[in-house]
Amino acid sequence: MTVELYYFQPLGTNSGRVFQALLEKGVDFTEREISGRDFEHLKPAYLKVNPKGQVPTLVHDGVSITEGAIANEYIDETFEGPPLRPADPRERWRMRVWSRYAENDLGRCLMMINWNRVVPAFVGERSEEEVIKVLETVPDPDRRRSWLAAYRQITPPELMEESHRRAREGAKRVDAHLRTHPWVAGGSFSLADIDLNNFCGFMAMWMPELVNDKDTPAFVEWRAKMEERASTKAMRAKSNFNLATRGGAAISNRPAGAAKA
Ligand SMILES: N[C@@H](CCC(=O)N[C@@H](CS)C(=O)NCC(=O)O)C(=O)O
Repeated sequence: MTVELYYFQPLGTNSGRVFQALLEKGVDFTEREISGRDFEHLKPAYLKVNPKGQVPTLVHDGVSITEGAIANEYIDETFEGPPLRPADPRERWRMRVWSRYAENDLGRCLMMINWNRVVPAFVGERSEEEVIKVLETVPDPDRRRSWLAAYRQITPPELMEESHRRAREGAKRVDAHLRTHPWVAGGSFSLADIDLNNFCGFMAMWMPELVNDKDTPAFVEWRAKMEERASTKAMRAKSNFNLATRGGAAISNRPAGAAKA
């Protein structure tokens, strides 16, 4: 049996969630880091692995398993190890609702807010012409549009404001939930904790005005519990990104908007 995981550094969000699920499950896997900075995910060799040109991709005995949320359920179903989905159907429902919220709602807003930092790191010192040429090869039209909008820094201000509003609301919502549930799905650790950790966990460090001991104590306490898990520690040790400093030099020290300078 062979298990490989294609992923981006820094480990977090989409790549981090699958990486962490494999660690929690105790699966022995080969790490295949794809360089986002070199646009390796758009090169023919990787497009054979995942024609959408996205990470992560889990390759199990030669078969590509894509889409992190679904890949994680596959991991839980396929491999031996501690269960990552609650047995109780209602808790399993709650797990899926929160995974979806972490990825598609709150996580997406946070990505929008942080996109300005991410894109300059990806494009590096390349000329505008070179960047546009590469971005035009992004296979998925929606992703292509969103990359180009981010690169040109033309995300409408009202969309940014709405993302900030939802982040404020999200911090309170997560906290209210965790006040009555020790783990996101309820009584036991699950894939939803992995997702909230990877998509929204960094809020405590990057948005202390929203996530802090006074306003969101349950969120802070849950985060501390997550940081204590062996899988989180192992992932942090492998990441080339310092969460506390937002990556510092590992990502980009250039201010937002410097990509085209
Ligand atoms: N729906 C996909 C989304 C994956 C995704 O957006 N991955 C990002 C990295 S975090 C990516 O590959 N970005 C490159 C691109 O879309 O061009 C999943 O769940 O795996």
